Amino acid sequence: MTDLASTRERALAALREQTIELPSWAFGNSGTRFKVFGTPGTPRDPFEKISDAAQVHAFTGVAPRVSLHIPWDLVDDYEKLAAHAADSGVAIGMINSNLFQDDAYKFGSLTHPDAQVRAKAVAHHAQCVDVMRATGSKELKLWLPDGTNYPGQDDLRDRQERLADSLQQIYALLDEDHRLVLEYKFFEPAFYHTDIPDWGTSLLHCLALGERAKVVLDTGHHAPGTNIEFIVVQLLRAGRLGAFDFNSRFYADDDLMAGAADPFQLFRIVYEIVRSNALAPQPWDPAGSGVNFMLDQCHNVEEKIPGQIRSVTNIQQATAKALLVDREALTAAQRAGDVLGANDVLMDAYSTDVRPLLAELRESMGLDPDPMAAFKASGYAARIAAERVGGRQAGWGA
Ligand code: LRH
Ligand code: MN
Ligand code: MN
Repeated sequence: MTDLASTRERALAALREQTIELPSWAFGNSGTRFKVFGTPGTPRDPFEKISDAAQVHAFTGVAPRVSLHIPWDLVDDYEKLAAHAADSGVAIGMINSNLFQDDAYKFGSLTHPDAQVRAKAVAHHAQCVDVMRATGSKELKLWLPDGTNYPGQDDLRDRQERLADSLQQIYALLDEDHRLVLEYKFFEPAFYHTDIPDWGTSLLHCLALGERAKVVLDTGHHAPGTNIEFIVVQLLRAGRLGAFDFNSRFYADDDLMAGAADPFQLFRIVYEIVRSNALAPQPWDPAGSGVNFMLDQCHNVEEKIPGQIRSVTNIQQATAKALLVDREALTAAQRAGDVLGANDVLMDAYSTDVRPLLAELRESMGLDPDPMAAFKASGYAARIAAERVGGRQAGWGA
């Protein structure tokens, strides 16, 4: 048995170092295909989205980066945007390209049969790399909507060859200290086949590209019942888990708050990260095994800044529980073939109420122990609702 006091101290130290990246689009309005509800105070531009994201960091202390989506976050001057982020206490994180909102991409983007369309999709990434240079971002994130709806609609193999070629052109655009992270998703918007449906396909393309290409695991992008923690283990073993897009799903790609649908699954995922010593932010090495823990969420009916705070604290709770697993006792039970004993060790940690530990952590960081209550008491929400009148509210896609 490991000494409980030292496990607690180690957990506090690890939690102090953990960082979670926020998506700019979580602060804009979003919705389903039925309705996008407006919210008072919603940001009108990328500057205001960053100001809101900075609030999440101010109250949680562990969300120091904001990821941008181009062209949703189009501005004239990216150096000015990065300076605004720095003034607000955060930095620009990953740059997400967008290949899913242009008429040209009806039959695909990087896989399109027409070389001109593929060239347009590659050129968009040159624009994204320019944004990276201007903002200091080091990671280019790609997710493709490409796929087909009917058997025979296009040649599956040709599409893979075209994809490999387009990805190589994009990889060649990167600077030495940049990396490319490639996301997969099993279906949607295409329904018969998707060109990067799973981690295996993403990994094969990354291996072909080079060591600065890594896989992105969006927790909402799997079929029900998929053992996601097993995928985490495999990608960590290969040194190719670049980033998470954390969110919750009940049905499909629901983009709900991380830890809301299945906190036990989140715990199991984070335990494998802790088990592989992959939790702490690594010194920047584009070829290295550092994992970027990002949220990819939309808040359709709940308040957005509190929705992000809740997601961050849910991940912290899962992490704290994972750090409390008595690894020595677990290994001993596993080696002894003690099935129930091993399961007990894991469940003991999962059943621990870690809220007091997290309150202690925040106090040690000079923060309010209850970030949600502190944000509510700050009056920020009322202030932006009064200030941000006029102009068009930014949304998912604007
Ligand atoms: C696709 C996705 C991808 C996009 C984001 C807005 O479903 O997960 O990461 O960039 O949603
Ligand atoms: Mn995603
Ligand atoms: Mn998604």
